[in-house]
Amino acid sequence: MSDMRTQVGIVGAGPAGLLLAHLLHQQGIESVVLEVRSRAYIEQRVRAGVLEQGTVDLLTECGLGERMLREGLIHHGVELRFSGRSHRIDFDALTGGRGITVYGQQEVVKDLLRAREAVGSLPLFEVADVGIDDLTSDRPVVRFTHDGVDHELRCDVIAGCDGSHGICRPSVPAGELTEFERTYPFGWLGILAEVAPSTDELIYARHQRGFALHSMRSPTLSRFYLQCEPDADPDDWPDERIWDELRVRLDLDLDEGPIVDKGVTPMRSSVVEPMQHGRLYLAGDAAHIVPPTGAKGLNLALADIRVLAAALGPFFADGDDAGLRAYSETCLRRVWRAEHFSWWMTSMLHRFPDDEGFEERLQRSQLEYVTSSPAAAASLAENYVGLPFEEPENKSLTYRGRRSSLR
Ligand code: RFL
Ligand code: PHB
Repeated sequence: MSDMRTQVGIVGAGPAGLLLAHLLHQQGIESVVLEVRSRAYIEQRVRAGVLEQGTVDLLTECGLGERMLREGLIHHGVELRFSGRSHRIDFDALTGGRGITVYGQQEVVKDLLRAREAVGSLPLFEVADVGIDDLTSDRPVVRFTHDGVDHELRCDVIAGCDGSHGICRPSVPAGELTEFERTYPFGWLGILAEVAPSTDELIYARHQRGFALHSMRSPTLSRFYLQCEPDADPDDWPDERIWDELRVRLDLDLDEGPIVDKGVTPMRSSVVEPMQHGRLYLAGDAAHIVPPTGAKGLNLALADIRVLAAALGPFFADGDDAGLRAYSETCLRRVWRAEHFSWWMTSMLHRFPDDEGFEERLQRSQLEYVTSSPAAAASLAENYVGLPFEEPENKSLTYRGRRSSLR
């Protein structure tokens, strides 16, 4: 058994845990990050791809923006396709010049790991048997095994950044947290293909056969999603079936290329309240899940961390815990907005298996409204590009008047 001590014990080296370690380091606060997977695994895990302008600004302002600003693809709109029609939602015009950056989550993770490496503070990878305890004391503990040795990490604060299948949230005693949840009767089959995108901007398509999305990662890498059964087996989706289905649903003359990644994600919404118990603070997917239709999960995870890092500064500097006490409430306002937007986009664009026509007509009406009313389109656009961060004292992190940053 080996004893360790740090200020913040961070469970999980996803985007949330890694950004927290970085922002704490910049404030002179010590942390240890624990991760069950290997470095190679987390650098290759294909997930999100859309960064809000506020996320880009946050990463840039803390010194992580160099490669993202060089390689990220800036988009000023998305396309909606339904009933044989195509309509562009013009973010530029509808939000006063804001937009999104297409940059893979694993690239964000690589940039974060490089920053950790530069200061000699990489996560401990491939840890096992992780458990947390003494959460309501002022010395909570993380126990884990690493390289066959049992460790006990005493902390002042634990950050639960271990995603939707982690151990932090389930470690809180029953009755302390309330979980709100919705599951959807479908999932997404996601693929990554080595082929130039057949579109300049993302295409969200509602089709009788189900939803489809054409996204991308770079000028030579395309990302696609197809609505499928929630428990679909990727083996039932040979490449040819995927391309045929994408062509029909997207109504597009697609270029094909080798499929280098294929996976199924079930769709779920969930929020836990409060996002805290004693000295444990939950952040990112450990606290809330959104279906990916609104491209909000990663952005929300990093927005939590922005609030948590800002609250931990005064806490360690002079014991001021006002920010920590407000943490959950502050985050949940943004979380529920994103939950609503993600549910709304999902409901508008997917085929519901037991629908007898009512749902479909509502969807068509909503799509016609969003694509004909500038007010409705502006509502979609401002949510999609991301609402400004709260906290007036941090105005520098909002994007008004920062048009030049969109290149
Ligand atoms: P992560 O990324 O899941 O990281 C959690 C980390 O914790 C580790 N872990 C543990 N470590 C130690 N001890 C334990 N007991 C542990 N248990 C787990 C895990 O190995 C992992 O490394 O959570 P984080 O940091 O909160 O980040 C959240 C995002 O990953 C997630 O919200 C997004 O990927 C969601 N998402 C999207 N978000 C967007 O903003 N825009 C998008 O375009 C977007 N598209 C998507 C998505 C998620 C998808 N999938 C696969 C769920 C598309 C898809 C298909
Ligand atoms: C992606 O590129 O992975 C992506 C884009 C938009 C979404 C979800 C995922 O809504």
